[in-house]
Amino acid sequence: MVSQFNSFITDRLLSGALDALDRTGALPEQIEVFRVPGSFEIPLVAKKLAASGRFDALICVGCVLRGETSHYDYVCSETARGIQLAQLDTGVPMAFCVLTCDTLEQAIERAGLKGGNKGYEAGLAAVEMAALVQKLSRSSTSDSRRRGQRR
Ligand code: INI
Repeated sequence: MVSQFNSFITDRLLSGALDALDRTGALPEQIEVFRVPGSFEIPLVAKKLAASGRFDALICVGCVLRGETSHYDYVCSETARGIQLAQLDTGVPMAFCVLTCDTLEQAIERAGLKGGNKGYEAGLAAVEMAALVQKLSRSSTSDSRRRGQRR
């Protein structure tokens, strides 16, 4: 899902993530994009989407820019904490693509077309984690079948 706050940046991160999914063989019909108002809203929606059982992995895209007050710190820490809790609670991998930058320039550098794009990295991480979690689930299912046969 994608935060609409700082959409100038988050749209670029989304493009990077979609590019990574395309290059790793994901089909367009396997991908859905959900938009939330700001990064703070990502964890709740991520948890609900994961609980639906419809997704192998989620990519959480946001951009928090430091302002003059401590608001930034709360949004950053609660967003990161919420996403981590949501993936641990549900077992569905969630790639963390929430930029936390002091300046817009820093965010632009990380959402680049030519240079690095953290969305692209997050897309690859989501695919890798989806495959790993599926592999682990399959091996634990076959382990318990083997144990059942021995009894
Ligand atoms: N949300 C962001 O995603 N990035 C920001 O930089 C930001 N700032 O600076 O305030 C931000 N705030 C909104 C927040 O995520 C919630 O949407 C809002 O507090 C309503 O719950």
